[in-house]
Amino acid sequence: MSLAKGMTALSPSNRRKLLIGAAAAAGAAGLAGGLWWRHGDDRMRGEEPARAPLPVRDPAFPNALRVPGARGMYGVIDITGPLAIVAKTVHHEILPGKPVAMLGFEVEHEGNRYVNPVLRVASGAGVRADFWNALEETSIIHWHGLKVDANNDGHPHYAIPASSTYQYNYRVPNRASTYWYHPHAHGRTAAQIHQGLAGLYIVEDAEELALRKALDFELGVTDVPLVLQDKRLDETGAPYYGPEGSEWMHGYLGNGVLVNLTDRPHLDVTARVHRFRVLNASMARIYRLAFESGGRMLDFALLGGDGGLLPAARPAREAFLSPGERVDIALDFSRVGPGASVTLKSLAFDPMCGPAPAPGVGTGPDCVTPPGGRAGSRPPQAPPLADGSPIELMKLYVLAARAPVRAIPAALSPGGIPGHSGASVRRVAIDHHRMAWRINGRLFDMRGIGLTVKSGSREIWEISNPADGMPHPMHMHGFQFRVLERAGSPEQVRRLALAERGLTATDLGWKDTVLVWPGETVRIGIEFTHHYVGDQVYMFHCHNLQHADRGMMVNVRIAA
Ligand SMILES: [Cu+2]
Repeated sequence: MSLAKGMTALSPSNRRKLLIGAAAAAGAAGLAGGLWWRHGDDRMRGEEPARAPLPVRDPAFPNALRVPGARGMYGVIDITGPLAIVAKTVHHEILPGKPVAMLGFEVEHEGNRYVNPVLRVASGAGVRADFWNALEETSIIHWHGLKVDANNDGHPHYAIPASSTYQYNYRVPNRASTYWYHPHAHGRTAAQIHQGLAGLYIVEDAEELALRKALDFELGVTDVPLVLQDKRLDETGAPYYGPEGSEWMHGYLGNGVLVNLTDRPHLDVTARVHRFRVLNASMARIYRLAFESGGRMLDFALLGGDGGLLPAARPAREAFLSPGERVDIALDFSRVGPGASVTLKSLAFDPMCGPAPAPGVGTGPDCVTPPGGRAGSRPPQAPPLADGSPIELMKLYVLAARAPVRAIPAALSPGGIPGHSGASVRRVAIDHHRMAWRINGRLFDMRGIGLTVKSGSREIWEISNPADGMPHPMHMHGFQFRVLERAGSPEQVRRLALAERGLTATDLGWKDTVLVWPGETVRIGIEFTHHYVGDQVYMFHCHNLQHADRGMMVNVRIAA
């Protein structure tokens, strides 16, 4: 960022002259978006790189995005030996200058302290981790997306009491992708994630290393994870979790959206290809992601989904991302050029709130009946952002690039979609009863087995959601699956279809979480193959965390 520093030393009037001069140069070249710079013409004209136009900073995004670094919050740990991960109260400034108590996963590693570290591991490597529960309640870590055995999965059945430990010991069978880890104590998952417990888990393999080399990606610089979380912050800047009334049915919405636990963030990027690994770690909020610059939506390249790279990058302009899902995106900032600013947005959509919580009780614009009674039960706080409302998530400022632009390789990953002909079909029905969402007419029973599948079998699950319901992000533990078909989709989803059978951007590739909209039947193909000995009990559940905590989960036994 030495270019930026050089420019800030200029007086405003000099700076203005430079901006005008550079704009004229771009215009003279007759090319949109600073292609003159991309081809290095400036050097032929003898200009210094620092003469590229600088973006105009928006005071509404005052905070530099927190990116994974060498230590501290989101520091990167390459897993090469045993880890001790402690869930505990930590002190952190979510809002600058306002240190508050929240929860975090703390790790001491090679003399450094990390909170919610980005854990990075090679595919096939062994992981040994001791989880220490220093909370005042039960907890357990679930490795979201990992195809580990049931003992290492972090199913709520394995939740441990306060002041005790759980040992994980597994080999990572997954392909390279962005996975994540979070607590999964039944009834308390939403509270513990909202109060701060969540981290990224990046698996790497040869395909990933080839892509990184081809595009010169560096984690935290040109390969930037974006953890989206709406949180309810009180006036002291502390996260406050206290759902009331219909918030249990519709979801607990934040009064602001944090990116990497940064409030109203900005990020300086250079005029080249950058990668964003976007995780929706919110409790209930769905985002309709798009990049906008100068009043137009930018095309981005879809590189992958929950479970790794696609066979080839696909162009897209927007994508719904529901809680639990990840999307791997590349954006070529040379196409907007130095001096541009780009906004990562969630566009407006119909949140499809579902039924009113009780006869004669309407829902407000945020899908939630404003909590009444119990005056003073919440600390002073701004009201939640309405569900489906447009949100500006982050500002990206484009600076000049020193390295030449490289093209995204045509092929990212070999391997096609496995066939599912002859697979047996299983119907999974979502419904609601007495303000609770259910799977196959039942609420979660920790000890009961709701579904039994023969190990090694291939199945197609037809997940149906009634038209008067609300969207549910359905998550499978222990396996990755393929989305085969989306039928009965609402118009706002149908028009985003990128592939046949109604599939949208976030349905492509391997998945562990799929969003099912009201009125839809979504067919997913799963191969229940693993090498673990004996029966394994996983679960299938909604990743709207209020829904999950209220029992929208089912145990799935893989019978050996
Ligand atoms: Cu749900």
